[in-house]
Amino acid sequence: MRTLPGLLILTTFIGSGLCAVYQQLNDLKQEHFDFVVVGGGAAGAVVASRLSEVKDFQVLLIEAGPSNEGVLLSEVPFFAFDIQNTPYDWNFTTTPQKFADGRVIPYARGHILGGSSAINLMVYTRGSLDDFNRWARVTGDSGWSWDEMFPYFLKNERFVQPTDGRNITGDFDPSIHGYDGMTQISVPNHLQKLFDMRCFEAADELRGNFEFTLDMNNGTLLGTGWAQGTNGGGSRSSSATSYLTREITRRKNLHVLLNTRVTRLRRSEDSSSNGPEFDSVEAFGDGNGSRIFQASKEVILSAGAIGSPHILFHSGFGEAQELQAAGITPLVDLPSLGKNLTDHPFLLVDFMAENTEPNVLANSTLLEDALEEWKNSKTGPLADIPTNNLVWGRLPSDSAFDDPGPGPNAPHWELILALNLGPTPEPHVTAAISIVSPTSRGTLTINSSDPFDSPVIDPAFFTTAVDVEAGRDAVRNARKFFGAKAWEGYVVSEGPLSKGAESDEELDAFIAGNFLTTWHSSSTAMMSPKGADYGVVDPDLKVKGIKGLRIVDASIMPYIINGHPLAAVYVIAERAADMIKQDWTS
Ligand SMILES: Cc1cc2nc3c(=O)[nH]c(=O)nc-3n(C[C@H](O)[C@H](O)[C@H](O)COP(=O)(O)OP(=O)(O)OC[C@H]3O[C@@H](n4cnc5c(N)ncnc54)[C@H](O)[C@@H]3O)c2cc1C
Ligand SMILES: *[C@@H]1O[C@H](CO)[C@@H](O)[C@H](O)[C@H]1NC(C)=O
Ligand SMILES: *[C@@H]1O[C@H](CO)[C@@H](O)[C@H](O)[C@H]1NC(C)=O
Ligand SMILES: *[C@@H]1O[C@H](CO)[C@@H](O)[C@H](O)[C@H]1NC(C)=O
Ligand SMILES: *[C@@H]1O[C@H](CO)[C@@H](O)[C@H](O)[C@H]1NC(C)=O
Ligand SMILES: *[C@@H]1O[C@H](CO)[C@@H](O)[C@H](O)[C@H]1NC(C)=O
Ligand SMILES: *[C@@H]1O[C@H](CO)[C@@H](O)[C@H](O)[C@H]1NC(C)=O
Ligand SMILES: CC(=O)N[C@H]1CO[C@H](CO)[C@@H](O)[C@@H]1O
Repeated sequence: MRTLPGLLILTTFIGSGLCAVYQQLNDLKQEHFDFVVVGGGAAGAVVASRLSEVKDFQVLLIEAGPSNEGVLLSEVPFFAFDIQNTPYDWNFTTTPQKFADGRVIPYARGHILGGSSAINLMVYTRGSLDDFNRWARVTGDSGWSWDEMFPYFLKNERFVQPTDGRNITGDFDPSIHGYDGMTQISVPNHLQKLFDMRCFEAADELRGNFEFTLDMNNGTLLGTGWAQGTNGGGSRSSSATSYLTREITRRKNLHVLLNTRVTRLRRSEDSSSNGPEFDSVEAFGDGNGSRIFQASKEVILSAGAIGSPHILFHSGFGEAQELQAAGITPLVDLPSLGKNLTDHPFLLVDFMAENTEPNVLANSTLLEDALEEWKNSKTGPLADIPTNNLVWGRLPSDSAFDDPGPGPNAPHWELILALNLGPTPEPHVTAAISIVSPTSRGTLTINSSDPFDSPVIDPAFFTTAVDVEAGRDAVRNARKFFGAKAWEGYVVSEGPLSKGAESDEELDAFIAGNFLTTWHSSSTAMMSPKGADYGVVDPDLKVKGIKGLRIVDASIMPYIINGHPLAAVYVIAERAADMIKQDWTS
């Protein structure tokens, strides 16, 4: 993948005048709160922001990473790929992946206020109605259904016009969007005219899987359409920029502690109290100091699908034998913790092209001009997320496999269409494939008793036959798409990495040698019905059998969303905040 030339400074300015935002552990004097929220990522920022709307609640939000303010790599949408392997990324890697013959895959996670919403690719998809209706079915709680969750999409969303000022009638369905929520959503800010136009011509020509869809966020996630992004006014809209604005962090009852890592939860010393069973949070600053913070009402874990189970393992939650093997004393028997890790594998398929738009990231003169334009007016190529057009398709209806997804409105694979995204020499176009209906299940575990050691991340990509078949089907459909007449005089040939891979075996070798992750980890602390003997949290997101502890983040998804998951994380967090408020204000 491309890298930025070295001319960029990481930060434009260091935030100042922040009221209840503490840069270092010892800046915060207070030790007792009503709620302690662990992890200031997508979900954690929502929960802390919403809970602090209740003036009586004292809320502490603890984030391991630094502030998002002035971080240019996070603000500029087109730099989304370039923020990985910086101080804003946890820099994880997977275990050697079996299908990839032992290859290890880099595994980015946001380490910054806003979490992964501050470093992700910003593609906004709600998923399909079938995803949410399956959640309702398998948890026995109709509150998770599409219809009941729909108001939360609107509550989260502030749909805004793109910054190029064009008329976007016909590019989205205005009737299904929210206009006065928190997270800004927009269709592309900058068109790649030659490329975008051909994408839709190819869709019209090919139909079937590629049929144009007016708005892929209407509950049916199928066909070809304009990408919508979590960006507005030409800048990234993360959970930090939207839910933790200066106005919000000025609230006297909200305390945001940065650069502080939570290592463990500790059991309450007073078992007869009405407070949480695990009421203390052990936190380490950037130096070597540690502190204990206490919650009198609830501790809410929002450290993400990797971070939340990691903290729980080190606190003695999990399967006893696994904990003992890592040198940890088991306290709470929770065998499902860390099981069922699910993610979407990612695969770049390149096609050599001619007459493409110039690539700003490959030419430092163009980049400087584009950055100047972005700074002046938030327009131009840098105002855009890395893709303008997406295709969502399904395995053929006569496939030998049962539907791996939640139902007919959900896709099995995605083609993220972009210029010069892949590894081959320029100019080229790329279909970045994501297998969005994975049936492979991995694990998150630990192999040490030191909470500062990385957890062991095994997404077990492509370990089921249907996932591999979906991979082959997606590559064949990428070829079909870029083989359309619409691309004559533009796409020249398939890129050298995949060219000539025709048989199943040849395709499998290409996939195995090249797949990466879409960074959508989920389901490591899955919801299950109340009383079930598997799962980690109940449908109200309370950890089974434990008083005063909830998990609110991507780890609770009983099944991964067959689409990009951030919107789902936002609505999970919005609903969770309502449930918590209800429990403590009625
Ligand atoms: C590179 C990348 C690209 C992506 N692209 C997209 C996309 O285009 N569209 C989309 O919908 N989704 C995308 N995603 C996924 C999406 O961003 C995540 O699903 C979502 O952010 C998960 O939200 P979360 O709250 O569960 O976790 P996160 O947003 O990751 O937040 C977890 C937070 O907890 C903090 N934390 C972790 N451990 C600790 C600890 N011990 N102490 C204190 N704090 C801690 C982290 O630093 C982080 O801020 C992408 C993700 C990545 C990484
Ligand atoms: C991730 O790696 C980069 C590059 O090596 C490094 O600068 C950064 O500090 C690392 N991130 C963290 C959170 O340690
Ligand atoms: C945008 O285009 C639509 C249909 O083409 C038209 O009805 C509408 O008036 C236009 N809006 C503006 C602001 O020009
Ligand atoms: C969404 O829109 C498409 C047309 O673009 C339509 O076929 C589909 O039925 C709609 N889905 C829902 C759930 O309304
Ligand atoms: C994993 O998820 C499945 C449902 O997809 C469930 O039946 C199973 O019990 C889960 N495994 C564990 C260990 O919780
Ligand atoms: C970079 O772009 C500028 C402006 O379009 C052009 O003059 C120059 O030749 C390009 N440089 C390279 C190396 O392509
Ligand atoms: C533990 O896991 C980490 C992360 O996967 C790995 O780097 C390390 O080598 C493992 N250590 C042992 C002792 O297995
Ligand atoms: C960075 C930091 O806080 N370092 C401290 C670690 O602990 C020693 C001894 O207590 C202090 O002297 C350091 O300042």
